Amino acid sequence: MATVEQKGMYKVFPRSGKKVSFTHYCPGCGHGIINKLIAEACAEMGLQDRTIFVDPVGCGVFTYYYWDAAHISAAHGRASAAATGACRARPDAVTIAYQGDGDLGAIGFNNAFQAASRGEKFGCIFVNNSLYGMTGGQMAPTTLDGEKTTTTPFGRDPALTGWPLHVCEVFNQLKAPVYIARVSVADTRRIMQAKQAIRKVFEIQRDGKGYAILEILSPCPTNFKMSVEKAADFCANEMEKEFPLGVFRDESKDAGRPESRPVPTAASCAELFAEKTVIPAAEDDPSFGEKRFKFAGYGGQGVLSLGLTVAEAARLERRHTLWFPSYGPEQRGGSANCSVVVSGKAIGSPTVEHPDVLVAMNQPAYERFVGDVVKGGTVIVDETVPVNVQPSEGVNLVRWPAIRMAEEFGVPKAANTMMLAALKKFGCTGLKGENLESALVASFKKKPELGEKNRELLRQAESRS
Ligand SMILES: Cc1ncc(C[n+]2csc(CCOP(=O)(O)OP(=O)(O)O)c2C)c(N)n1
Ligand code: SF4
Repeated sequence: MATVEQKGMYKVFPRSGKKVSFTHYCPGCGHGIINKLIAEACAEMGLQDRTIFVDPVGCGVFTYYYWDAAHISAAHGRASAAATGACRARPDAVTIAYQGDGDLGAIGFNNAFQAASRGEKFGCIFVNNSLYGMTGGQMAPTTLDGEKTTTTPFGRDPALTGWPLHVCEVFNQLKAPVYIARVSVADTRRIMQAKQAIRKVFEIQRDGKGYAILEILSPCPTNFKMSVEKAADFCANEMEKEFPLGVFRDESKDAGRPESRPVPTAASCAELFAEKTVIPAAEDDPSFGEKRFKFAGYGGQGVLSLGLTVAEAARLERRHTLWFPSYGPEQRGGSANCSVVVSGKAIGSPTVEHPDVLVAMNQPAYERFVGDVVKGGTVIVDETVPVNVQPSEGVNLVRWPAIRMAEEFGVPKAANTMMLAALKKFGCTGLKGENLESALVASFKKKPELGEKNRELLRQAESRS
């Protein structure tokens, strides 16, 4: 129970319309002791004005009524994530996350673990009472082998529910943490040790050293269904057998968290981009209507790069353009398609539901998209595709031997270049032929000889009747 003059705590705790000077914790609850130790450490070290507490969901949920400092209430399991935000936004603050074993060890394990792995600059006080206190004593990851809880009424059976989770030992595998320790509040001697360890966590934050986690074994008489004395004995004896006390790591005297690498300056950025071509901005041209393309086929047939080539040709002409790929899960052989929009004005959406031009390199692609092509539009489909489905009335259908020509030229991979030849030959893009060719060559930037070869193949294919 808090006394009126408790250091670091408010004098009264206005809660549910009442002003009381006692906390909501059950008699003999470790949270009450830990709350007092934390408040004392914060006040005695003169850190109240610098401290941001991140409160959990769990029995520790109301700490914002008690500790006289800044608070953020996090969603269940998210205190370490919220503390990450707080300490990054306020690097000079002393940020302390307060979490139960359900909160940190179960729902919030990954974000606590990742924050520790990143070495975020906050301290985590982790209260392990071996079960979910607030919700009525269910099993937590830290529940002991054989311990009875409301969800393990015959005692935890590791064959069914696994073994107790040792948070300090697991976190001790990480590189970044500066301090990892486990203490207890089961009796006076242990409470004095816990007080020192809590001060240590504050010191590390005060000095900006990095991530610290302090696990505190804590009795929950209510859910242990024990008297206050028996619950303290259970905490000191049974819990400590599973969770031995000790300091797992203390690097607080060392240099601490590495400094971030220097932020690039304007000069270093200029140097970085000096070699790069400056891309000219697109120009508005009301006379150029919007053209929408869909390129579709199997992954590996080059439909995505075909779309990209058309977009690049548009960019060379200073048209507004967007390329929007859609991949199947497989790297090769799965379906792939992309949408390209070319316009004389700013483009609203990169997606194309009703293309003016469809290039389909296989049957599934053809059948999936042919019905979407607008009246007056064009479908270019590889001649190997059986045309079981007819395009809508007013849609121009071109069956083009892209795959066969590429094979005849001895470059089967160039079937997409053959399709580009069709687009150029039939004037489907509204773009200049020379720009389509330049974009094609540019797409082989890393292998210039292939660029020229493809230009030659494109011209040959285009000249075929
Ligand atoms: C997203 C979400 N899931 C579940 C809950 C229900 N819930 C509230 S507290 C809690 C567990 C509390 O246990 P612990 O973190 O060990 O803290 P203690 O109460 O024992 O101090 C759970 C599961 C919740 N509030 N929000
Ligand atoms: S239920 Fe347990 S953890 Fe929660 S306040 Fe009561 S004794 Fe403390």
